[in-house]
Amino acid sequence: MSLDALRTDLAELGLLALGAFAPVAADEVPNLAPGTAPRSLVLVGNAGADMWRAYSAQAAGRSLDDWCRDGLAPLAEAHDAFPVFPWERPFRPFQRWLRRAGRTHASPIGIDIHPDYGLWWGLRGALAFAMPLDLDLPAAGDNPCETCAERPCLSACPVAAFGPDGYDVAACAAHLHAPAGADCMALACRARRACPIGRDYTQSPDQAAFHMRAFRAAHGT
Ligand code: B12
Repeated sequence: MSLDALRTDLAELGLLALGAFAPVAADEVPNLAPGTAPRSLVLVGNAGADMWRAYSAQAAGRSLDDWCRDGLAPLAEAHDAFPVFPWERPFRPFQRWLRRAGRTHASPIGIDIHPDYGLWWGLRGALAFAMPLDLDLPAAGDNPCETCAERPCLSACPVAAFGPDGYDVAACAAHLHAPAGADCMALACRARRACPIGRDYTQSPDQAAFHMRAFRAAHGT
């Protein structure tokens, strides 16, 4: 299996190999087959405009999840891997997996932070392999949130949805349904936009509106 070939195939979908690690039982990575645990898990995701460009050109009416599955399932087969998807139930701990790969950190608002992409990245799948793999990526280094004195992400939300008790999904969704939420709907979550890390990777207004509409549609009227 060539990592270069894997990266090239992922790039055609505008996707990236964000990290990889050797799972142990506590990671709760599904088996490749009954009794056969994977030796490595590669986390696949997006940052910047590439995936949005590829999806916009190729979607042909498919949802983003369906388009990702249609692209990643045959790619996994071609590379002798087993695909796992973040929207499939039971939900798998994708954020924890990428932290395990040493590539991201927890942030104060629950969306994990990447040293380059900030809060502007997502996970689209994971590929489980029977063989050990090393993507040779740099470790995430120190968590930038720990030395961020102002923590603007915590004060930027107009309805204080990120508080000491975690994320108030209902308050966030109600705001997005109200006229005052037009700014978050058009340009993405204001708390996310307040973060100084990874600003080069912020979403274009059409991508931001797409994700925000999907979130709002799933949360009430
Ligand atoms: C359920 C879920 C949610 C729930 C969160 C419920 C909660 N407890 O707070 C809801 C629907 C509210 C949600 C919202 C969002 N989510 Co979400 N979510 C998931 C999902 C599908 C499953 C998480 C899970 O249960 N994992 C299994 C358990 C065992 O692992 P866990 O680590 O304990 O999981 C917890 C955290 O993931 C947390 N969580 C998940 N999303 C969010 C978002 C925020 C803001 C916070 C505070 C916590 C949180 O809730 C889980 C249960 O407690 C994951 C995909 C995945 N499979 O991981 C995406 C995921 C975690 N979400 C993601 C994102 C980006 C968001 C949004 C920011 C974007 C959006 N527009 O949808 C929004 C937040 C709204 C906003 N302000 O923009 C990304 C995170 C990427 C990153 N950079 O860290 C993921 C990985 C999806 C992806 N395809 O990349 N999400």
